Amino acid sequence: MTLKALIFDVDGTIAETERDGHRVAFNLAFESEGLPWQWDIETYGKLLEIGGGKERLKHFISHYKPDLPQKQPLDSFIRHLHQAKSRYYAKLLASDAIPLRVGVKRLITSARQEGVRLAIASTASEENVRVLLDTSLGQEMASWFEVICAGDMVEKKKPCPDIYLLALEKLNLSASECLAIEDTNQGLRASFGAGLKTVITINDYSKNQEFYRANLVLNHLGESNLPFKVIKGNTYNKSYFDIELAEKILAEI
Ligand code: XBP
Repeated sequence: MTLKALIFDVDGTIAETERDGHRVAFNLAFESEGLPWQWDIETYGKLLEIGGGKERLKHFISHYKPDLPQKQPLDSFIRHLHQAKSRYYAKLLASDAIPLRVGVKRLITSARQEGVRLAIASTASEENVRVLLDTSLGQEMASWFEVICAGDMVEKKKPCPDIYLLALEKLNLSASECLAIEDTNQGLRASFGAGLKTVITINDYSKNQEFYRANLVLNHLGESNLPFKVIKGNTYNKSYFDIELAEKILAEI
């Protein structure tokens, strides 16, 4: 088998954590700090263009709240706010508020059974990636991800390819042996930039984005009783995404 590893994006790909998790946690953190800010679903969609929670906060404050009274240097205030947000995010996940996306658990399980290695390449902080994996998959299944590349491990976040290049380096594999699973154009630019073939599972935030360079675009990974809808690409008569289809996508010219 040519396919040696699947490299998963996290937020929006493994679960709908952006709209229902990070956004809600940011708002709770604002409230707890006495800040009269609320990021509604649409506003947050625009802010997602800025990858990384700390970077997103900095962008928002410098563009929309430049007159915020400064009790402490901006970077340390942002770190403080982001820590509060991460605590709320962990609480939300612990309450089982956010299910895994369709087909994710099945695909991870069959990858493990078929000897395909598992890795993560995410813009979110390592802490927030690990809490999602542990709460949604359980610690044992989470430990199947032998490589977790996240957040500040690279200087330049997605859409730069650095986080995927780091994942490949840690796996000690070449891009031609791996497949990336992403949900956004920003993520695709990063995976494509690292030379990886990429499968996209769209969501509400990304459904109108451009996925020209993706090898396959689906509404979700599908299950035997819940077939995926194909937006772009060849699915070789399959109705859900599995290792056999992954291998076929990798073999395409
Ligand atoms: C998603 C992100 C993250 C999250 C917030 O990354 O851009 O910034 O929105 O997470 P990906 P943090 O889709 O690459 O997983 O607050 O932990 O940064």
